[in-house]
Amino acid sequence: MRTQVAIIGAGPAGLTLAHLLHRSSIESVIVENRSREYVIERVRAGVLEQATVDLMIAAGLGDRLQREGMRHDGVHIAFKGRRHRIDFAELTGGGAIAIYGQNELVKDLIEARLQTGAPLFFESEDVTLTNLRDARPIVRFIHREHEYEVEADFVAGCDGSHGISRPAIPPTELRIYERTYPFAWLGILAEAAPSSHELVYCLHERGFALFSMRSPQLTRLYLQCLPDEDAQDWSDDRIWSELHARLRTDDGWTPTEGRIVQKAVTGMRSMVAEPMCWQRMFLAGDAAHIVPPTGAKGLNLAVADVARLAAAIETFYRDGSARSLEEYSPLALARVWRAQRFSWWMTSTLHRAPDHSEFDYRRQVADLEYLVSSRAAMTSFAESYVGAPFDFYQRDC
Ligand code: FAS
Ligand code: PHB
Repeated sequence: MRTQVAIIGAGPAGLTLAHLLHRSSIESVIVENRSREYVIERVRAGVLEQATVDLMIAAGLGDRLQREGMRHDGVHIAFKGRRHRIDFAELTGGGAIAIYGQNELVKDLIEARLQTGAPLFFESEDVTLTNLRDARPIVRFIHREHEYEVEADFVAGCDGSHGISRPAIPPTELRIYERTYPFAWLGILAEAAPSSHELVYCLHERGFALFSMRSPQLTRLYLQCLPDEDAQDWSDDRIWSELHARLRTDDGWTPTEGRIVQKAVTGMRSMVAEPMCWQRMFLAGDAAHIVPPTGAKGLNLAVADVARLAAAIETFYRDGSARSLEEYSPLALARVWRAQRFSWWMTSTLHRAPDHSEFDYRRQVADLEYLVSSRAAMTSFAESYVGAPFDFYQRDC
């Protein structure tokens, strides 16, 4: 096969890129090694920044998001038995986030792709990348026992943190910045009507807890746990008693219980690969960077990367200029490091590390007391949480 852009991975990055390129009549082939069901059922992120929502709507992907997504104009920070609200709309001149499950977004993106009739190969095996140094890189894979060879002008590595794209870059050409955290998250999905209209991030002496949601019927909750914990070791009773112990506030608020329908442990780490391109391959999303989920930035960074990459590829085909392609990595990395800073701050301030002393806890509390008592601090927090607009993707926005 011959195409313009070969995309490895059908997660939010790969699917969004393919859709934006298709809107500019640029061909692509998507190669995914998992099944459609697996990709759709994976429970991951749930917070969409304003810019992500705006882009999805501008790209004609916003119908269900606007119908079923939940707009939140603020968030709560809880500590020492009290919840403190941070008003995004008031502090950022109308900024907001949307709660919409990543798997719902992926469902919409796959639907849109299938409607275009353009190639999307699920369950591809033995995916390999060659000729990356040449003008025509090649992606080979096996699909339903047929061997495929896709020749492209560019390769987009959107295959997540355990994909083949980043490792295809010679180690001498790549710099990895990394930090792992000595804790993880036990995440659950419960059939319970959310007892708070907005998210609640909580610092507690027993550890971090997060109250989130997916719909008026589904609550999403997270507990700080040890990195090597097995979710099966946590009975439903133990989970609820720990959530109440950490989240219950002096005014009597606490999560409403319901049947737990999903539970899993997610590791916490920060990683950045520089540069985010090599020869004719461009990395986007988790293939190039990982943020701990505390800042709710992972999915949004993936979409920001491909919005920038789509605009750069469109410029290349429109007037032959490679300047935007050359600027892709440094400009995308600037946004990545801003998100890394915010995600690290949220993670370090709201979690109890094993080596933390009483001094550290009192310092964390003082950090949050300053946050909720200073308009300047709350404004900075709100700006970071809501995220910056995608000024680089002018088309239709
Ligand atoms: P993805 O990992 O989503 O997609 C990459 C795709 O490439 C996958 O479909 C994979 O199957 C495919 N692939 C991999 N190797 C391949 C190969 N060799 N050939 C072909 N295809 C290949 N963020 C939050 O904000 N909140 C959360 O609660 C949250 N929870 C998370 C939980 C987990 C377990 C993980 C891993 C991430 C979580 N994140 C969360 C971050 C998450 O949202 C990511 O940032 C987001 O999925 C990134 O999207 P992509 O870059 O498209 O990568
Ligand atoms: C979620 O709803 O899954 C969620 C929300 C906020 C985060 C992380 C995850 O910081």
